[in-house]
Amino acid sequence: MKRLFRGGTIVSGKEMRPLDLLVEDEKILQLGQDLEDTEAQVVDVSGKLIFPGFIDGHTHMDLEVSGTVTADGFDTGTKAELAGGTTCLIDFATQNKGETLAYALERWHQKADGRSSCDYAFHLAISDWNRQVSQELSAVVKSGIRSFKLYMTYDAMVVDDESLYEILVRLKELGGIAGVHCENKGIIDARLLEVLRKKGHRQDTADYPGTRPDLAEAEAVSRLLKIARCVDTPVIVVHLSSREGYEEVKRARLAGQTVYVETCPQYLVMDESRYFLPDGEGRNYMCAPPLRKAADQEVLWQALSQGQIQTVATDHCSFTQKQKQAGAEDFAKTPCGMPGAQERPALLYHYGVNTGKLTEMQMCALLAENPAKLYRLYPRKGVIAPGSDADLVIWDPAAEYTLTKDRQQSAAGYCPMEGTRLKGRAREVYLRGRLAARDGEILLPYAGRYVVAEEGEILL
Ligand code: DUC
Ligand code: ZN
Repeated sequence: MKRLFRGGTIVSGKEMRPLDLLVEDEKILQLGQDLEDTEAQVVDVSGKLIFPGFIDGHTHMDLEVSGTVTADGFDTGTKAELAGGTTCLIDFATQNKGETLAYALERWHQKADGRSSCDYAFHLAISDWNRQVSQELSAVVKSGIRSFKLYMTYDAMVVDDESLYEILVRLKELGGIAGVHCENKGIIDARLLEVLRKKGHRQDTADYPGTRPDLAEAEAVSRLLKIARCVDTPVIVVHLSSREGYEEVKRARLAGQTVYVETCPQYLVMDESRYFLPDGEGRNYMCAPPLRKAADQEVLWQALSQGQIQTVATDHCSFTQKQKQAGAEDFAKTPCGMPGAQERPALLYHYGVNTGKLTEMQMCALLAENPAKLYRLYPRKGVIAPGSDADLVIWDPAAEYTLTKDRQQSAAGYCPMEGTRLKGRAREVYLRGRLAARDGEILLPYAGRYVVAEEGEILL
């Protein structure tokens, strides 16, 4: 089947051009002026922007953590992504201690295959580093997993400095890259104890941000980057949240290091005042790293507009308010994470493009082109070009609407930005040439496919 999109403006990371777009079956066939094709169904997209399908490079679907499982599995989680304009996510398949990498990957396929409404790829989180895992890595990379996640905090997943060094060495040999959760575990554990000793309890989420200070992020960023420098390999700092952390990135880059940085909408549009909300509402905003101060937001926006941060992903890790209740007596027992898959593109457009902080091209780079390049899905994904997958977002810059939990696909049952009025949204979303979502409703469920990361250089 052929479709001819007429009258729209095609957006790439470099330019915006008023061009017609011809799609055949799953692929993009041609871009040009005044295209004609008698066999094609014509779709009028005048007044609309056409973005390549967005890519969310950081999600946790169906993750067992903090004694529970995330509210969104691949079913509702990928519907949330698709509804907002994201046609491909990259989830963290996670190795539990004692497991092989192959077992972890097999489990993630069981969770995702047949249940996904957008395309999906995997990173692999390594929690248990040993000789066998090191040997296994070459087969894993050959199978198309080229990005890995390492945690510098969390008891169940933390890797020590020696392991971190060894993993980076091995990934360098194999052509893989690591994305790292940077927070200093020692500072966090000590601060948690301090709150308990001082107050006799940890009920008040107002104390939460102080237990994970910006300097705990900065210390871990600095340590990671020094270890990566010893290995002489690029790394990705995921969900960067603070000015202090960013200062460490700048320092390393000045010394000649290649450092890729991801941030998330929650660190751009919400601040730590959410933890001061009464009646336990602060738990809904508990994520790690925590929300920061307005001054941190400003620095992150500036870094985005200067092209110093490469991707904006969600860290979608959703729990219901009932699940969050686990932290009612002790906030340290709250499962950490927030929903955000559906809202990410609209939040970046409204708070970034509409305010002049970002151009539409930068939004395209941050949400589609750069993650596709960084995670080696490019040019199959992340760009509107002949031969690429026909993943398309028909974006209406004039549409105004209000975010509300009643119209979201996520199973979280609450919307962190409830009641926020936004301008600009994904009107229609095409997944490999098929109309898959309109105005936040899913028209084509469960058509998502597994996508393999290609061999080769990172083109970013
Ligand atoms: N941060 C969260 O808030 N949730 C899941 C994992 C993480 O790093
Ligand atoms: Zn995460």
